[in-house]
Amino acid sequence: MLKPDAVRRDLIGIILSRFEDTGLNMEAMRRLNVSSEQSRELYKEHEGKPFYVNLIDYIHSGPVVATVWSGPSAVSIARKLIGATDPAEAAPGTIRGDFGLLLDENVIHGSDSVASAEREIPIFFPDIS
Ligand code: FUP
Repeated sequence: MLKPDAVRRDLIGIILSRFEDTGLNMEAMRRLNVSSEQSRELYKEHEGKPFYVNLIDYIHSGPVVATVWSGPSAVSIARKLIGATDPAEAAPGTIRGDFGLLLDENVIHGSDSVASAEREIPIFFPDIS
């Protein structure tokens, strides 16, 4: 999911091209304003943490672009492409390393396991199993 700062900064094309360059297949894409229900479900593991309210406010601060990618080792390839959670720690060449500055505006979200992807995809694409 390209977060509101990526959309605001016109980074959609350059970020999606990095995914396309890997050879992964795009299965779905949707630009949307995240609802409270969707953000609560997406970030339920972080509920109650000190950064939670800020994270939710931020994800509601503008439209996002949700995408689904498939292919061999899709999760680990996507996570490597995305880089460490904190842009200050993310390696150059990764999306967060190249386009991010702040931990709480780190450009992009990616599922961290196949199980997470199976939980997260229907939040944005209820018609995909
Ligand atoms: P990631 O899987 O890399 O997106 O990272 P997490 O699931 O640990 O965190 C989800 C989001 O919470 C991050 F993208 C940014 C935000 N966050 C903070 O704002 N502060 C923190 O200390 C940790 C995470």
